[in-house]
Amino acid sequence: MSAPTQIWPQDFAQTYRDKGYWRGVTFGEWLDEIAEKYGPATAMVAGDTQLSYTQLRSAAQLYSAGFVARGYQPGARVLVQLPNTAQFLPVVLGLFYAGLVPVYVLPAHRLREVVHLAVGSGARALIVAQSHEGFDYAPMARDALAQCPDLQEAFIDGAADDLTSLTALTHDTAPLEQPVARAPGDVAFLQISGGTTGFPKLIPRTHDDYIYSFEASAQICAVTAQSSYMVALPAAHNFPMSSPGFLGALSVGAKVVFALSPAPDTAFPLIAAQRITHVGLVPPLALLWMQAAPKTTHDLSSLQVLNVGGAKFTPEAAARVKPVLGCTLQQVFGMAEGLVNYTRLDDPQDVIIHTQGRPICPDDEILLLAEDGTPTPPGVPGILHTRGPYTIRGYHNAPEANHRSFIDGGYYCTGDIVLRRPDGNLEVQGRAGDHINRAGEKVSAEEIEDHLIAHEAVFDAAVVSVPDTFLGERSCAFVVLHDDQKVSPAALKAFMRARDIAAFKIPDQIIFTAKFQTTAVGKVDRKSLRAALKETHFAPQTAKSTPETPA
Ligand code: AMP
Ligand code: DBH
Repeated sequence: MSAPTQIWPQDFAQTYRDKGYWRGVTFGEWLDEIAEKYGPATAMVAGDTQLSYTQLRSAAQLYSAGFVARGYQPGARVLVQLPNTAQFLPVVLGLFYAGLVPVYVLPAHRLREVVHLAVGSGARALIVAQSHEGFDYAPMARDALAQCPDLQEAFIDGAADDLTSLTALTHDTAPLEQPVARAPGDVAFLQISGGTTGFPKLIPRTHDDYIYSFEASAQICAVTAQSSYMVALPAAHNFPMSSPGFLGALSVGAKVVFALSPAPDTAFPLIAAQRITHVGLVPPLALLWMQAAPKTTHDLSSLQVLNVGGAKFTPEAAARVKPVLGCTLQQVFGMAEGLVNYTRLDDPQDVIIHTQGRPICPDDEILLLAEDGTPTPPGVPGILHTRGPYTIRGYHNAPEANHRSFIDGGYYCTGDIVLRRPDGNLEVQGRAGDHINRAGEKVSAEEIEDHLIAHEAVFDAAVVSVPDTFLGERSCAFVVLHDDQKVSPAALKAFMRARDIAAFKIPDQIIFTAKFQTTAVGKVDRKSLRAALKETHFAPQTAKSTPETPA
């Protein structure tokens, strides 16, 4: 298994360095910088744990010593699947300090995704929680060890006879006093992409590029040493990690507060107790907060900035943020592959409410292209392509996906249909690729279809996204059964659950249908098929007659 790399052409790299975007600092060195600069200030609060910057570095150094003592070599990949607990940050920073490469797995992921990510990244170890939201991770970790020959060891944040306890890592070793040397252009970690085809893809991000993106974000979001940033979304997501995220917050000496759940009954008391100033939410959660805020007894007056992104926030909802929550809305349109856009805090209300903002960096290049690859004229939406100092030039070990997702000149094809206004702000208008953006979690239609087709009764399946007032989008699967076969929607969903996949991939709705139309050559063009099914069943004028299939 080749080690992940991320390489920009020489002349681009030189420009990014010359302009000071790439500081030439690794995550290990960055941790030393912030610990020395902000030492006694509170860095992190999670449950009953509170750590100063000095203590956070010490905790990370203990973990890193443990990894080094166990023989993990610089550059080795380690899957991290932890919820927003007190261990997340010390463990991840400890991996960086030891020169290891975290691979961020969502707590919602299950065996199938874990194995896919372990094999794809060539991971040596897996770190899991004991349990979270009713799911017990130890059996899954054991199965992953059995299925992935390169996976040597699983660490658990708790106790399990045959797995190594995470705390045992920190025993019997002296903290590592210096970070294990890495080059700033090396891959620091692997993020995962929902993507538009097949399984999630691995996104290699470098020290240089990522540190730039969150340091610049902290400035744009006005996070300072006086701020308190709440991690409400799962910490492994790119958004709460870097836009501005807990890393942006730590880069300026702010306090980072982890919430185990983004639900108002957990988050609101924390906002009051910790005087939270900044938080990032996906649109459905922002709606939920706005519903709950008028009735709450908790004091939310410390809130200054609410970042909303991950999916389109409607102007109607955006307009209510300030009146209802009393803070400034900052829309953020980003992607784990790189490019992040923000509305600016001092933008006119029209921009804040109606647009998804503009890029972080003057050297973020944007191309809007028509389906045929030609640039669209000003004022005409196009498919957003981008390159810049923190946008990847390729996925890890994925030649086909790279062929599809990167065009000449190295631009990444986001698949988002975007209008650029004369003032430079972007409005996301739709999407060219077939994925479902379910409350900010992206799942490719193809991946869900593949799971459905694995059922013996299923002849074919096509999955589409359907607008949903709460989720933004929900998934609807059109399923063609083999002749003489019968299966209920509930049984099909149960079958998918039993395939050990994240729950957000299970179709929200299943509609059984007769055979799909095929093209003249008898081949189904999936893209047109999905579009046609969507048009027939969910076009506004026909929506009422859609047969609802009980699940
Ligand atoms: P991923 O590549 O999996 O990190 O997902 C990034 C994608 O999420 C983008 O390409 C958009 O499709 C979507 N997205 C993120 N933020 C926004 C936003 N504010 N408005 C609309 N779509 C968004
Ligand atoms: O959806 C995303 O992936 C996303 C949204 C907002 C993101 O990666 C980000 C900000 O950095």
